[in-house]
Amino acid sequence: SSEGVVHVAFLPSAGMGHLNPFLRLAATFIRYGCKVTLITPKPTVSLAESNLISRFCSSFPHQVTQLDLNLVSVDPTTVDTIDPFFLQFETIRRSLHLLPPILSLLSTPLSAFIYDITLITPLLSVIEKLSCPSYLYFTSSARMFSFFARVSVLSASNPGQTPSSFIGDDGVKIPGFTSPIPRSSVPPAILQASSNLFQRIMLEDSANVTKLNNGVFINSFEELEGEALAALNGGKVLEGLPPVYGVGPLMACEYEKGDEEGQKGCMSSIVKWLDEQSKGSVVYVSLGNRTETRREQIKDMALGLIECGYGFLWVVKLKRVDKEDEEGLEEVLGCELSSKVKEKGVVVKEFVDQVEILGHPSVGGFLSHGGWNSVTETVWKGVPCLSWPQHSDQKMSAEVIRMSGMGIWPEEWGWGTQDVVKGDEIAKRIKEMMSNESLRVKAGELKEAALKAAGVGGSCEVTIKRQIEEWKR
Ligand code: BUP
Repeated sequence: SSEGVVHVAFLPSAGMGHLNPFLRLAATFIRYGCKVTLITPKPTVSLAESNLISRFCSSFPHQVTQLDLNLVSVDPTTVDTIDPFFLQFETIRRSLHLLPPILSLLSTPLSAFIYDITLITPLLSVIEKLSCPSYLYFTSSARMFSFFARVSVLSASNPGQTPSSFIGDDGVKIPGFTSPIPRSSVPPAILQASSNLFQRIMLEDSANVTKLNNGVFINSFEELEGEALAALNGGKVLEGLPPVYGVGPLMACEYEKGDEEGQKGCMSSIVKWLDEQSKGSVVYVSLGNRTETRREQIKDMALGLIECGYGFLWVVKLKRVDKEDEEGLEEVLGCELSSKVKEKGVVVKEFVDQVEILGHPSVGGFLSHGGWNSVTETVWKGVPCLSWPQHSDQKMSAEVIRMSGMGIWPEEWGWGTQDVVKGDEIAKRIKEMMSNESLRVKAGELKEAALKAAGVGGSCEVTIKRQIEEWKR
């Protein structure tokens, strides 16, 4: 582009699980000298998202231009979902016609446009008018991307059928994978017999994944997902797929540290408590930013943590969207149980600095839902994992963690949003994770590999620099 400035636009969709990796990728391009335009769909669903956007923009005042995409109003009764994040996916999809006029206001021409997974189909007509290459940033695993891409083949060869009928009991065979993806690992919404928003977006976008797409970025790396990355790039998973770049694990950045009221105070008391615990003795528990822990599960969760015998730091979400999370744990658990919990561990409802917590020497294990960002962060910090998938792509993450050797996954727990796991079972599995030396060794090895991939001369740097050079031509 003109004057040798490489200018990259990023369009993330909704939720921290999408925003966080987008900003980390944007920060990586900034580190290598690029100028960034961040397109922000507004209003955001959660406070966590709007806070992070402000911090990102103010820490790169000279490198980042923020462009608001003011979302059209969508009557929620016309969208078949009760999930506020899915509703936002759809709202952004219906607002994309507003993008070309906004982009035309940019003073430097774009070198590349990087967009989020939930937006492919309605973006095609926008991308067509762009005079730069465009890239998909898939915010989950290479394994999940392989599944996503492969669905288009299955769907095309079974016209008129729903995934629940064309995905059989033997699961989804993916060329280049040693074993198929079991049917039980497929995101529940995809297998639902009745059509739903998630399923429709997935099928529609999967069919269009090779169109107007110059490449795919994934926050993963060879040592974690070598098989899937090789299958994708070897043309096995889907013909016509552009190059898939494993640029992970992307590092957490300075701007992520919250300085808004409450968060700083909350983190300093957490760190103070962690400092007092012995090395590797604490379980960090978080089921992610998008999932509330159901009333039917919460008591057993508390009982399991009390019984496990380890100290714990439990980030509990009682509502799906932080703005509405008013209730206290006492109200849900009752006084007695709640005070027992607080005797043995620390419970927080605030949005915490997860990467800092995972990096604390006292933390010896992570009970995680397996959102892909949490997976990459626990790999980055070398912390063994106990997977408890709640929904969507999380069983595939659990498979990756299990195959890597750094974590366990009690498959019989099912989906956290559907099944209930008893307290003694939770305690048993936490003990298993915390006492298993081989998980710790493997986690340490992967941490080393991650540092290498993300370091000077590592796979991330090589890929990003090569891209930048290509865009300069
Ligand atoms: Br909760 C929480 N602090 O308190 P995932 C989350 N995070 O830093 P999700 C915090 O949000 P999807 C908190 O480190 C990660 O980067 C966490 O993304 C951070 O799961 C991100 O792990 C959450 O991918 O999204 O949010 O459930 O379901 O879309 O994967």
